[in-house]
Amino acid sequence: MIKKIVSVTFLLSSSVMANEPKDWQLGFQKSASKSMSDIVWFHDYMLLPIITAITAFVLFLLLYTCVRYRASKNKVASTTSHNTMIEVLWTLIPCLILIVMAVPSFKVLYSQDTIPKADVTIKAIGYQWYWGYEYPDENIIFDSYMIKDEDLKENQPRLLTVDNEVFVPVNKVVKVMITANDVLHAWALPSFGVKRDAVPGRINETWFKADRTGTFYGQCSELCGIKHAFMPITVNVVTEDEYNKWLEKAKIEFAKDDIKNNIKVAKKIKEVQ
Ligand SMILES: [Cu+2]
Repeated sequence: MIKKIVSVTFLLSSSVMANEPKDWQLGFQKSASKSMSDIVWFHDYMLLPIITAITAFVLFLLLYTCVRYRASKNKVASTTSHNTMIEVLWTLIPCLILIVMAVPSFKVLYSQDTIPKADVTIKAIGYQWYWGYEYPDENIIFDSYMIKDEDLKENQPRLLTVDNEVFVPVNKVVKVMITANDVLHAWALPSFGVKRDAVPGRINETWFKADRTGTFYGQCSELCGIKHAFMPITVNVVTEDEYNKWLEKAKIEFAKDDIKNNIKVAKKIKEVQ
């Protein structure tokens, strides 16, 4: 019994803590950055009320018209074709609504576009069908493949877990340079409010500053081929100390080795031929 209670409590707490999509989820995942909090605010307190009000108003108009002007009570139809006042109103009011919406919308958009001085820079490269990562300042390079169902360990989410996870420190500005090697992909992490296309031959940039530690999951968000659904993104946000420890290990394990790299390129060329 006690075991059951403990496991249920654990399940509940882990599902609350987990930064991943949940069954029957409506709405966003819990935000972990200022940028995402702004997006959630914009959606919850601006878009949703406006959408609800407009939908309710149009529904009321439809129902009112159906009842008030039904054929049985309205033998002679109106011949009205113009009403200047109404026409001015139904042009001006939507314009005003759009202007009011544009202000916070552009604010969020520009804050995402202006990259502050980065503490950590990572490069994400989309391949068919996995992500490759580089830490250009640390001389680290590694590939990140999805773990297959049969190899999953307990508490590892299906289709989201990878073999080599990205590590970043909490409360630090992380700049992400995103590109692709073959076709279009997109690097997306819902909790950080990040989504950028990975375009071959071009580098897109974005940034995030995670405000809490944890494991965060994302997926490729550009239809890129048959295994599009099987190239997830896992980012571990850890404390500065843990990050430095990981760096030490990763610099040995994932050292960017020119020879290794050349072999990889040669293999790729061979494959193409
Ligand atoms: Cu992809």
